[in-house]
Amino acid sequence: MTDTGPAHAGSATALRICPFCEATCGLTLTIDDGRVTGARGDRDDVFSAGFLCPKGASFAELDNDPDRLRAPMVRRDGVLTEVTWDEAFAAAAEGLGAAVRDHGGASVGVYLGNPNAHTVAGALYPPLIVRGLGTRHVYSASTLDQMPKHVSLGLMFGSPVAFTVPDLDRTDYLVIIGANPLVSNGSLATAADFPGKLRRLRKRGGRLVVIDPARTRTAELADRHLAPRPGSDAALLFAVVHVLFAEGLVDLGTVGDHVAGLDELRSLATDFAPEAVAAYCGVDAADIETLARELAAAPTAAVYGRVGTSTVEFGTLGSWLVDVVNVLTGNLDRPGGVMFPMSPVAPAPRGHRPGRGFSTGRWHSRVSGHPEVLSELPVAALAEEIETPGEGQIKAMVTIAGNPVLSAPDGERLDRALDTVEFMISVDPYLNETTRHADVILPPPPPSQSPHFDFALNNLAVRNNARYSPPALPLQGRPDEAEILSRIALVLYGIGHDGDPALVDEQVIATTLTKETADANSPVAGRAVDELIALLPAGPGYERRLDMMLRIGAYGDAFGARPGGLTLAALKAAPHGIDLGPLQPRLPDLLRTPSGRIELAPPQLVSDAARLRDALGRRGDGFVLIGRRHLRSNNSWMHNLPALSGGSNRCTLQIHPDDASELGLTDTAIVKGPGGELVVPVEVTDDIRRGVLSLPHGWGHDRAGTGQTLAAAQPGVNVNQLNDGSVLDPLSGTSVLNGIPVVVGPAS
Ligand SMILES: Nc1nc2c(c(=O)[nH]1)N[C@H]1C(S)=C(S)[C@@H](COP(=O)(O)OP(=O)(O)OC[C@H]3O[C@@H](n4cnc5c(=O)[nH]c(N)nc54)[C@H](O)[C@@H]3O)O[C@H]1N2
Ligand SMILES: Nc1nc2c(c(=O)[nH]1)N[C@H]1C(S)=C(S)[C@@H](COP(=O)(O)OP(=O)(O)OC[C@H]3O[C@@H](n4cnc5c(=O)[nH]c(N)nc54)[C@H](O)[C@@H]3O)O[C@H]1N2
Ligand code: SF4
Ligand SMILES: [Mo]
Repeated sequence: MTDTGPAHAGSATALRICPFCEATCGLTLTIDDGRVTGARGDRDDVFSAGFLCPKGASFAELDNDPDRLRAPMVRRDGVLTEVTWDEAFAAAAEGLGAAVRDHGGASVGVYLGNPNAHTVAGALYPPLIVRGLGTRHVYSASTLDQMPKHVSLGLMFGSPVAFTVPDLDRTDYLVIIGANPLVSNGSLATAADFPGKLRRLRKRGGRLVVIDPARTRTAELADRHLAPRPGSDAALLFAVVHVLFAEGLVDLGTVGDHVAGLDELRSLATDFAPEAVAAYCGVDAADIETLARELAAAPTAAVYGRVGTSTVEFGTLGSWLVDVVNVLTGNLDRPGGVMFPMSPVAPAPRGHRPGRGFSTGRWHSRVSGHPEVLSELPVAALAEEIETPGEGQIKAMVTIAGNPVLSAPDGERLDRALDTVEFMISVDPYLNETTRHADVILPPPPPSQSPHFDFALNNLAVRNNARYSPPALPLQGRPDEAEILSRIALVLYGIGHDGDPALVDEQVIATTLTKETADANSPVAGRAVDELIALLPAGPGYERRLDMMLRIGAYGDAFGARPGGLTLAALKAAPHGIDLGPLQPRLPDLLRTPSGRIELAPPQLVSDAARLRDALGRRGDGFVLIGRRHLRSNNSWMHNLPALSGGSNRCTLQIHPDDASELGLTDTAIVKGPGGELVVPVEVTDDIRRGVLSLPHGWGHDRAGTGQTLAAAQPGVNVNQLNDGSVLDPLSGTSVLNGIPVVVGPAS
């Protein structure tokens, strides 16, 4: 905690990176008498320079929410009961131990939710729990979100985390397809003050094109808004590729020597002329041609796609084509185009060499045969893997920071399935729709008592930087989340829950450094592991691991071999963060495909293109449903905070005025989808395309046995109940959440 002096007695401030979305804003917390009482943007933060949104501003409310669990809970005689931490860990060890003993670790399912991307513990410990179990039943919010991008990146560049990020500060022409960063504050493109960056882009004479079936806040800011039919992005982008080839506009720029598959791509694109896709996309062919020509003509340009391009029928194809367009217009890996960030915890570059490439389907889900992707199976398959008896059935569950009962398709089915598992642990601060099924709930402390470092999001930042926030307040008689997850891991390692949690970190450190010192290209090649370990600072295990990662990383001090390089001590000495400069070109070093090139036409995508070609003739004339986010909401949580609830943050069905009047819809509608039906308030607005309906996700807080008072008072409906989960993007296992066929009418 940094004492700022002049404030009134008992008052202090502390700096803390906001963990509520991917923008990673630096906050200045006000602390009075040992609790957080306010939050404002830290003007001196090297990355966010004072930006703040309503969620960050409500940090104090979240931290002090009376409904946050302060003690762990254990199910006793069927009832979740507050217990001591010792009792809770003992119950966790006993239940998990029994499941492993009776059915094997492989029978334990793990679900990892979104906030794992926003906590130190979520980055460092879940992989150890999965490994300790030896289970293939791993599910996460990724297959409700960005898995298509991982697959396309993996196939094109050889690494599923080689994220291409729009160079927002320098681009001349930005195409945003299927994203609404004015509300989401950006995703897979970590940029504090995304709205300000878009305004500045326009101010410096740059242009913004938004492609979205809804006229979102982001679309309102754009020079041009195209409103395609939901689900048709891949076809639209293929038509852009077609025009680039047909009109001789392809210019690979600096990556020309590193590209493979150009001819195959050209011939694939012949079937996707603008005229051939126009009716399917619901966009004029001329608009597609203009888009392609402007992209080619712009001095620099970047195409950026997100949830609306990802969680659709052709999600992987769409994610691939976003980068194909970036490559064909010479905008990959150049300033103002899309670039690869260099995270401070990424291993130091080791030169261009062919890699092993990326593949999926190393195993398959038991019931429906879905291929493994990034060692995960589709969330949509979780319920059936619990329900279906036989060898390999899920018998116990561990959920960490997730609420799949609301966030995944057909929550009622998952709800019923979770009721049948023999044992379930949830690591979560709330008693909610998912955790109410747990036998043991282990609540992490509030963010003020937790450290912060963006292990994942630094790899997505539009400007390289490194920032660390130690806990702003001391732990109040409870373990931090790192300890909670470490103790679960200790049980699985056979050490027992009362072992020393530091053992978990020390094992990772020893293993990592053994590997590093043996790698001739590592900055610590040939050094003695013991000597390096002795250089790590005393302190919590997660800090020792972070220091190690920083020091062997791209900017690191290589354990003294590169004096002045990054260490945790250096980060601690710079509480507003260290700016590491604008993004730099990283090709060809970063490529890990077996060819050592950028694969423009990977066979998996080439064959999936046939599925898209077959779809072009389809003319759905019914309604389709899409989602939306709200500035004062966060998926299924943060609905329990007074500052964020009410007002326009509501669970309503948006419909175009002409559609509403044709259907005679005024106040309440009944919507029927493949998975169920909902009665929902209607919001008539011409912000949405005709034939399209929009409902936000994360609502439906009306189940018994949850503990979020305010959320339950304004429950909304669970949009994912309309979805039976049967339709996935086949290459990534990602649920189709946008473009769901539904029937709508007045609720009588
Ligand atoms: N229809 C539809 N469905 C969607 C989407 C959509 O656009 N449309 N979006 C999808 C997307 S992109 C995502 S990411 C998923 C999200 O899916 P999930 O991750 O399953 O759901 P969240 O609502 O983010 O749940 C977060 C959980 O983490 C808990 N939590 C908060 N902070 C912490 C912490 O510090 N530690 C721990 N251990 N727990 C914490 C919260 O209490 C909550 O239970 O939803 C998906 N579902
Ligand atoms: N305030 C707030 N911020 C958040 C979240 C939140 O819940 N609230 N959630 C966080 C999470 S987990 C994520 S993953 C990010 C998501 O960040 P974004 O992807 O920026 O957010 P969305 O609002 O889901 O934007 C998706 C857009 O795609 C459009 N869309 C739907 N279908 C299609 C389609 O077929 N084609 C095209 N082109 N567009 C389509 C929708 O109308 C919507 O505007 O936001 C994060 N930030
Ligand atoms: S934009 Fe995101 S990171 Fe910034 S204050 Fe809001 S929720 Fe926090
Ligand atoms: Mo997400």
